Amino acid sequence: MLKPQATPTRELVNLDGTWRFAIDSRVGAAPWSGTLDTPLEAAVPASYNDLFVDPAVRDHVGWVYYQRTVRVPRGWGEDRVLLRFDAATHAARVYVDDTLAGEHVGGYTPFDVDVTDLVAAGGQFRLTVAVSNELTNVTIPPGKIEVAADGNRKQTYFHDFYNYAGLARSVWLYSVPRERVTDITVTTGFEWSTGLVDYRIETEGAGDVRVRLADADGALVAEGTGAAGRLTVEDVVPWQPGNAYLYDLTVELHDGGRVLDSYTLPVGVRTVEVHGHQFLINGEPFYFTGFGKHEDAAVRGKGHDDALLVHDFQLMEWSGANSFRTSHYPYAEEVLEFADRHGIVVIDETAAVGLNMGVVGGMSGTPPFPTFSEQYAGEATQAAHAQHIRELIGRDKNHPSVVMWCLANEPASNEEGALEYFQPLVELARELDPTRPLTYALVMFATFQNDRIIDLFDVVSMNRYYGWYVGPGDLATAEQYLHGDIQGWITRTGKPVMMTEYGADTQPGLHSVWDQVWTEEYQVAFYEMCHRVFDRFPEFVGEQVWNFADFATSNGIHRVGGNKKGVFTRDRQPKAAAWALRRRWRGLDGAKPAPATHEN
Ligand code: GCB
Repeated sequence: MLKPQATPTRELVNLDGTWRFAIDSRVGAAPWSGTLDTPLEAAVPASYNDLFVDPAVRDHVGWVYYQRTVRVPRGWGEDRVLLRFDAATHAARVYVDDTLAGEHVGGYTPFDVDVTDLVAAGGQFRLTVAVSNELTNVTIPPGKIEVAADGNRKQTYFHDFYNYAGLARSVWLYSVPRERVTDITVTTGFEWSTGLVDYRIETEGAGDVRVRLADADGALVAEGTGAAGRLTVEDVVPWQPGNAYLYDLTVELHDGGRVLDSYTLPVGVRTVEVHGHQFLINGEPFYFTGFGKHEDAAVRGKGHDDALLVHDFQLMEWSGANSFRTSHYPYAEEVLEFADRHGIVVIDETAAVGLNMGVVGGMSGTPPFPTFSEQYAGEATQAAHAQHIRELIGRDKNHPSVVMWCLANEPASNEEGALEYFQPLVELARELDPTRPLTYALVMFATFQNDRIIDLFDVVSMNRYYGWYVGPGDLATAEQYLHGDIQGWITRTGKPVMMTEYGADTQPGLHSVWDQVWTEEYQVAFYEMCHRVFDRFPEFVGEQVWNFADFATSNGIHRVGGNKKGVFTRDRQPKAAAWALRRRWRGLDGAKPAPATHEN
C-alpha cells in the first residue's frame, strides 16, 4: 500500500488539527447527518482517552464520533479523491455528509476511502468518522466485553498496555490520477559489489511503466521499463545497520510523451537471511541490541508525535541500541521511515497480542478454557489475524529497516490447537513476503519441551522474566533457570535464539544495597545477570530489553501507575539501568559490548 505523497501528479492535504468530538451515548441517532452537537474537541492525531477529564469518556466502550469540514482543492476535478486514515483504533466508519463512504476494522493499519463520487473539486463536505474501541473475539488484539453490576459495559483484554483508541495517526485528503500506480514491491540482493533491485509495479488504467533509480545525490544509476524487472547498480552502497543508505526509485506511468502518474519510493539495498544459528544482514552476523517499545506518552496516548519520534531515536542511539521491536502492534509509518533513514533495525510485530488464556490464568499458566477455541481465538479471530497480516505486510514490505515479521506476542504456543491456528498464517506470511524471516515472541509457559509451533518459524524470540515474575529478588536462582532455558531452545531448534523481553519494574529514586525488587540497583543487577548468561552462548543473536520507557496500563493490582519496566521513565528520563545498558552496548568503561562478543 503506497503512502500518500505529493508528486508531480499527486497532491495531498493534511487534515490533522482539532475535530469536534463526542461519545455515542451523548449524541442522537445518525449524528453524522448534521453538525455534531458537542462541547468537546479532540486533537488529531492523538488517542482521545487522556485528553479529557471526564471518566465517562476515558472508560467509554463503543463508538465515538470525530467531525470536521474539509475543502477539496479546486484543481482536483480530473483526479480521483481519497481519504487516508493512517490508523483508526480499532474500527472505523467514514461518512461524507450523510453517506457511509467506507469502513475498516483493525486499529493499527491504514486504509483509504475513495470519495471521488461524493465530493466536488473546490467544494466542501462534512467528514464524520465513527471510531470504536471494542475488542472482542473477532478483533486483533482480542478482548471481551461484559455488562458489570453497575449496568455499564466493561472492556477486558489480555494484554497489560492501556487500550488507547481514536485517531492516533494522521488523516489525509489526497488526489491520484485516474490512470495510476497502485502498488510497488521491491526486493533487493547482491552479486558481489553489484546491487540487484527487483521491482513489481501494479497499475490501474492504461500506460507504460518506466522506472528510474537515483542515488542519494540524485544521480541516475539504473533505469528500466515494464511492470516488473531487475535493476542493477554497480558498486552499490548497501543499507546497513547503523549506516543507512537509500536510493530513490521513481516509478512513472507514461502515455506516449505524457507522464500520467509518478511516485517515488526510497529503497535500501540489503539482504536478510537466517543461516544455522546466525541472523545475517548483508551476509554478516547481526546481534540485536535494543528495546521492546510502545507508542505511549502522557496526554496523547498512542498519538503519533514527530518530536517524540526524534527524541526516542536519540535516546536509542545514546544507549547504543541498534534495533527495536514494534511491540505489540504496527507503529506509525513515520517511525519505520525514520528507522530506514537512520539505520535502525526493526522487528515488525502484528497486533496479535493476548492470544493466551494461560496468561489470564495467572502464574500457573493453566487456562480457564482453551485459548484456541470458538469462544476465544477461533476461526473468526484467525481470519482477522490473517487480514491484519495482509495489511501489515502490504504496508511495510518495502522498508529496509524491517528485517523480520513477528506474527504474535506470547500466543499459547504450548496449547492444543496452536499448530492449526498458526500454520495457515505462517504460510500466508511466507507467500506475501518470501524474503524475511518469521518469528513470534515466546511466553514463559511455552517451553522448549512443550511448544508446538517453533518448527514453523525461523528465529526463537524469548520473553523471559527470571528474577522478576519467577524468583523475584533471587538472581542466583534466576541465572540458573535462564541458562537452562536458553540452552534448551538452542539444543532443540538449531535456530538463532534471542531475547525479545526481559525486565524488572523499577521505581526511579528507590535504592537499596541489597537485591530489593523495584529499586534502580536491582534493575541494573537483573540486566547484569541476564547479560552474563547471554554472553555464554555463541548461538544467541540478540537482546531487546523490556521496556524502552514506562507506559500506561489498564488498572490492575500488579501495576503501580503503569508498567514501570522502562529503562527510561514515561517522560524519557534515564533510570540507572539506561546508563548501564549504554555502557554495555557502546562498550564504554571497558565493558564488553554484546556485538563484539559475537564477532560483528
Ligand atoms: C510480557 C508482555 C508485555 C508485558 C510484560 C510485563 O510478557 O509481552 O506486554 O508488558 O510481559 O511487564 O509483564
